[in-house]
Amino acid sequence: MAYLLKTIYRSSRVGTLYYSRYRSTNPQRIVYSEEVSQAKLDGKPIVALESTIITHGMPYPKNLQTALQVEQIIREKGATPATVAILKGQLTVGLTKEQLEYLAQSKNAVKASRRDLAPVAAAGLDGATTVAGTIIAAELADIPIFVTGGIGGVHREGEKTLDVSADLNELGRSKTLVVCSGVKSILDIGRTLEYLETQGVCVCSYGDSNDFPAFYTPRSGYRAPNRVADARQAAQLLFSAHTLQLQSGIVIAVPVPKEYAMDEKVIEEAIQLALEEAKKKGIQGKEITPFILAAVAKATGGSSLEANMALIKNNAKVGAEIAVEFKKLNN
Ligand code: PSU
Ligand code: MN
Repeated sequence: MAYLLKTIYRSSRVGTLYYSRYRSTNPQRIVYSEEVSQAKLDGKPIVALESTIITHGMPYPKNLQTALQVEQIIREKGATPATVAILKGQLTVGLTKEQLEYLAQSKNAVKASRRDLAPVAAAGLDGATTVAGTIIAAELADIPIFVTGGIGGVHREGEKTLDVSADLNELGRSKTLVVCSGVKSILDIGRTLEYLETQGVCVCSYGDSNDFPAFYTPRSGYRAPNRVADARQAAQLLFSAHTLQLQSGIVIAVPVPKEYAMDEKVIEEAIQLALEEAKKKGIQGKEITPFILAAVAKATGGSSLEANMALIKNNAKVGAEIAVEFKKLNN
């Protein structure tokens, strides 16, 4: 049996440690930070945040600075930030500054999507939740609004590889509203929108434009099926979805602020290079997104990272505004 387990898990970081550090204690379903517990008691609006972007999406120390700034922006808007992670096997909603510092420097945190949550928890490991992982935690914690940079999607050539992010299925089965800047053009944006439609996810552009944004650039060339003009409309949409008990999610796609938008040609070239490199190196599965992000940042001399930081902060502002408006509708 021991040999079998070792063989099964040999190839993955989760697996090796799963075998060697299996824990028998009973963790709680969720541990909340003091700040989030208090907000829950007071009935204040809360905004969930993911942590893969911290461990696998940006380099240290920019990841930490951004995470702290994002939280601060949410507080200034009158809501409470709840960054989600698994810490030594414990699902944690709301991280202290020390916990954020720890996670931002961790080299061992496992990128944790739905399929990874139980193994990471069982092994007592640290896990950084993806959009899918964070949505699951937000549902358990009864937090209806979640802010991130970009969601996963259907990868280019996904029709052959079947590489479709679990984020999309999770959005289809959760009633969370996710604020993001659309889908990166490292992915197949058209097919991603098709898949979201199949999953019953309500996708909206945010603001004046009907264009679905492409993360680094405000326009993807694809039309978003719906649009909301402001935070109040987004909150009303969420309220209607809950009233109808849809149990499927909403994507609010906020374009990157104009002054940080990247040149479409520059970003496309960097992505092509990164995709070729990934192919040559045989990068696959969950490693692809972090690899491409880092390669694109390198190829653009860091300007993609600047855009990434700017858009997530802007999304935090929008998400907090939506959370405040939503609270008003529920009171
Ligand atoms: N896009 C980004 N930064 C990120 C991610 C996506 O710009 O950090 C992360 C998110 O956590 C997202 C995950 O949920 O990658 C998707 O990974 P995959 O394609 O392996 O599902
Ligand atoms: Mn994938």
